[in-house]
Amino acid sequence: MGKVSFVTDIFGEEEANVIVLGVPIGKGTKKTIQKLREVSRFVEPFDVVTKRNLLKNVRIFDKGDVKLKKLSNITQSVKRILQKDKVPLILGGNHLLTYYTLKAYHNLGREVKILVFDAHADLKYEYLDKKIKEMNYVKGIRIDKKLNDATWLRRVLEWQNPKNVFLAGIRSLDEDEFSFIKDNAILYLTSSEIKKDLMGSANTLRRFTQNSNVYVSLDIDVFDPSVAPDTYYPEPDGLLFEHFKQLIEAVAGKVVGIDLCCVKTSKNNVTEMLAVRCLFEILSKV
Ligand SMILES: [Mn+2]
Repeated sequence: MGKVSFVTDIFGEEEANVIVLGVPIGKGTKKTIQKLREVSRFVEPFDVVTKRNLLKNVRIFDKGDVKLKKLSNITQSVKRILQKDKVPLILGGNHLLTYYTLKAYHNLGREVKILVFDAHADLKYEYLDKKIKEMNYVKGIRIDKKLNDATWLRRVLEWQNPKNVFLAGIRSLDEDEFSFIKDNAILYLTSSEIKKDLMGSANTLRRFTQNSNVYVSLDIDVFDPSVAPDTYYPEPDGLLFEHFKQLIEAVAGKVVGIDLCCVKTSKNNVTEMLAVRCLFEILSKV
């Protein structure tokens, strides 16, 4: 099968306002990313609930996958997109990629509010296990116990002001990560808080994003495993699509960057279809 680009191939790179990049960190992720592109052709951008086309203001150009000789290649590629004032849409791969995309904003001195949807806090000081090794695998690159899927946000907070970070949907973390959240006054909502008070949660996100440029990172494991079964660390008591939709609709700022992480390829496409639909929801805020 020939390579399919994400959503469309009718726009050239210059006329596009959103540039898609695949970042295949992890075993098998090249295939997953290509699958997301294929599935994107079958998801309706028209939202019958709000009666609008979610991609109305979006012109997508898919640049293909980043060649990962070193992981800093991600930062370089994202920087080039930002310098042309376009919005990068990163298809992963696992969550380590977000460390390198955020570095591009930081290096260019562009302040962003970082909204992370994730079941996990990813704030461990250092961590390594067999699964992390598999998820962070890139041929020829050594895996660092201080910089991987479980620790990337802790590293980001070494140069990022913690008041610009919001964790939505967390429910799997250890005491040390929780103390770190408390000590640094990082804003968060657990999945259970979101489900108990969806309107209140949406208002909290509205305040966080007001008059700001927003980077949205979506780890698909923020969803309940019953609706997003194909991911590396499925965690019980997650969000449903309606929760996610309401929260994204509450984003008051302008979305200037998006990534999607931790989808695992399946036969039934359930998780991939959900992931693409979520990206459309976020893209409506570009
Ligand atoms: Mn996660």
